[in-house]
Amino acid sequence: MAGSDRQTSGEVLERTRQETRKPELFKVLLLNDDYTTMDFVVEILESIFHKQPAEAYRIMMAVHTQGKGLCGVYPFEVAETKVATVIDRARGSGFPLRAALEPE
Ligand code: TYC
Repeated sequence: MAGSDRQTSGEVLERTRQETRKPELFKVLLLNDDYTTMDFVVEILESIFHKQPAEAYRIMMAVHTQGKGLCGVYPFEVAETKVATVIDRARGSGFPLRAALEPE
């Protein structure tokens, strides 16, 4: 039978190099605009970024007054998906809300 003649010597292969790498992290930022409603931005922060209501409101106001604000830090694919989800939801609701990625 295939494989049944494999010799085992009792030796153990050890890895000297670390096999797993820490994923590169990216900031997800929300950008201000004049048309998206404050309520919609708070709802985005609660539903997509899992912020508590007071924190969602704080971030929304930071974006509103400073032009951009940090929503979270994630591995690339998660960050990319969050941005795409924000844009999809915003366009579906008729808002021009923008989100961006930035290397941490
Ligand atoms: N500036 C918007 C307004 O006054 C509110 C807003 C906040 C829009 C944050 C986008 O990412 C944003 N209605």
